[in-house]
Amino acid sequence: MSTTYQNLIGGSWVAAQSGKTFDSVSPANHTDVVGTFPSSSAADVDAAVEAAKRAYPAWSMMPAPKRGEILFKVARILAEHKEELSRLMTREMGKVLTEARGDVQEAIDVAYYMAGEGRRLFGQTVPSEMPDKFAMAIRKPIGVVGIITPWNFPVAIPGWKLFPALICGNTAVIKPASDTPACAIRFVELLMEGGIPDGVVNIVTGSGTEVGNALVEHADVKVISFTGHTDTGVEISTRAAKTLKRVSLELGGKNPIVVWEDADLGLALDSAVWSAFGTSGQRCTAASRLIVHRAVHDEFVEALRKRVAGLVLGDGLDDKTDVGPVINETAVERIAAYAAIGRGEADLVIGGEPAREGALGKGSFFQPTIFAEVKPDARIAMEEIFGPVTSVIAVDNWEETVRIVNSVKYGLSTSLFTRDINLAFRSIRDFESGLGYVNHGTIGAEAHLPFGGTKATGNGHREVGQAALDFFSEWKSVYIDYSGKLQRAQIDMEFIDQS
Ligand code: UN1
Repeated sequence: MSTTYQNLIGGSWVAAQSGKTFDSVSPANHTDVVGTFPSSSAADVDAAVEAAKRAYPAWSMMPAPKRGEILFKVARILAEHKEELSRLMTREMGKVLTEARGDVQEAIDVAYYMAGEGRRLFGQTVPSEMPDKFAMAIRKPIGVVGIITPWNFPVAIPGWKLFPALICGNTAVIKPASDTPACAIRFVELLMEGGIPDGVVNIVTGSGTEVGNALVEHADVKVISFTGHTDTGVEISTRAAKTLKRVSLELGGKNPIVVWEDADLGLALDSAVWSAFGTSGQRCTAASRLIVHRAVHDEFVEALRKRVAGLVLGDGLDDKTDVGPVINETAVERIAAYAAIGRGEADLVIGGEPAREGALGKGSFFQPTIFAEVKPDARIAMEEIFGPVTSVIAVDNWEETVRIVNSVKYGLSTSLFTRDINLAFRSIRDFESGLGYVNHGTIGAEAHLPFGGTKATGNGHREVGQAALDFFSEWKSVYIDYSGKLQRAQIDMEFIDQS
């Protein structure tokens, strides 16, 4: 059953001004049309930004604990609709149902966390260098924020960008990925049920070139938060510079799991399978490099091959499925092109082809794929593939391992399996990444710690946790002088010993 959806602008559901539409189809079955959506343009973005601007004074002046109460209600409503939203996600995006439930749960977790922030939003109070003078820094909202989200976490990522933005007092316009607009629209509908006032959250569907660019270039949008491809991130940053926007970019990864010779191999194996092939490898945090000590290399690769041979591909709504489809046919082609490159660079252990047999032929499936004997500087070991493909690299010593871990342009998530506490701490110190794991794979970051990466993974910002508040608020330093006389900072130094 297909449904026609509309944009949400200022509390009203409206079609694109042009009347144009596009469809979202299930990646597990291309004949299953999930919905028809507005193919919007700059005019629709203008209307949404205008609505967000109109809603801003009242929302930003509402006491933060009150905004928090609304977010508590939103969290409860999302929890009540978790199953429905998860099923819609599996249908529209493909990830297996257990993972879709985790995706929705991540949004619920962030909603509760940020709702609680309504009664904190801590600032700083510090002593002044002058007598009878009070000094503090408070958080102020910024204005209208533009949120551009990817398809791989169709509910979690809109949630983890939106809830901190809202609790800080901003209003928002969301442009969801064109592969998963139904998830985003249903999510926003539930937000409205929770009591978010009209115009505080707006959603406009359509292409990156029309809707995304209009949002990024809009003079009245003060902030852009984007998750997606590194090239798009660079383009957004460049376009946004003209209006001096604050921009947060969450981009690619080439995340390694290092399996040391003393590792619990069973645990490392479970974690590698989960991190490399969960979400069909379509996570920024996916383990696309397995860096394995030569002493355990052959045993590990053989065990991994056996495990991967047993993975069942299929529709994520089917209980028996381990690995769902990839997002669309363009993705299948890109992954197949990398598999072809891999054949020329390394040994194919298993997989390497699109999966078309039987019911799989109706959708976009790719066999879980392992390459071994991969040189650390091979293209498949350096470039983000964003699919169910992982590369095993053999290593002999720690210095070489650190060098290989750090040799890629990205720095999102790194992991080490060892029983050696010294190496564990060295990995945290020396691996270049925003997320560091020990005896745990590269995926599964929690909602209350900063999320993000170093190097080409981003531009220095972090999402969720306390870090998100810094991104979505402006610091205002406040000085209240109650001395009743002129006190010159840095000049009237009688209280500071200069000798
Ligand atoms: C992403 O792939 O863009 O740590 C986000 C994880 C998830 C988030 C992934 N909590 O894998």
